[in-house]
Amino acid sequence: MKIAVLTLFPGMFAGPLDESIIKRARAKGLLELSIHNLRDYAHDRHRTVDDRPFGGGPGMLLKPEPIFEAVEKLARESTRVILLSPIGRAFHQAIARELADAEDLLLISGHYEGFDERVREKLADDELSIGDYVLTNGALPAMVVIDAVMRLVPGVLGDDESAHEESFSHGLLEYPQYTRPAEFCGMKVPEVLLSGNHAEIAKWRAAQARLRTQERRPDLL
Ligand code: 4GX
Repeated sequence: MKIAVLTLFPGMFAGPLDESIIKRARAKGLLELSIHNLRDYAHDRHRTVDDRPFGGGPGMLLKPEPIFEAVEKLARESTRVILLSPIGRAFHQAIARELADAEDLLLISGHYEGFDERVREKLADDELSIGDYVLTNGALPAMVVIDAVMRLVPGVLGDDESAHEESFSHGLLEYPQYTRPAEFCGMKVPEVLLSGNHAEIAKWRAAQARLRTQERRPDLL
């Protein structure tokens, strides 16, 4: 899979994507990741990427021309072009699964007050938000999407890692889990988990998962 990122802060991507599982995926050739500086597509003397909004108002917008030129150079017909911004649709596991099937992604990080609307109209296939809070720019959201998508690409996770059935894949939050010791600082592991009765254990876990989801994330039920 090829993922290209267009951002004003390419330096932010250096650490997180050079570690651990993503690093291994890149080394194995499962992921071809390229980070592009939006400023490289601005050609005036000051390499301007932003401008004031028509109609007035606070803040600056990303100008359309550098983004149009970058997409022209970086995207093919089959590339999914995705904007990262707080007005995007909420990113979740099913979207990650869908993107993991794509050949090519181009993620465009929002900056300043956002995009000129014509970028949405003409270039974007999708616009995603990673949650209802305000960040300083779209670099972290782009990395969040890359991480969530890549771990679903076949071969990226080792057997141990993918054997784990995570929350959201079955629509409920994870049940409580314990490891040794069976008693720690006076806190005991629930008796049923030590019983060896696998039917009872499965029943207990299902009930706990449901209870926890009801308490913490009733929206998932
Ligand atoms: N999930 N930000 C984008 C600039 C911006 C503002 C408005 C487009 C429209 C965010 C999020 C996020 C901060 C990234 C504002 N771009 N992005 N940036 N939450 O908060 O994706």
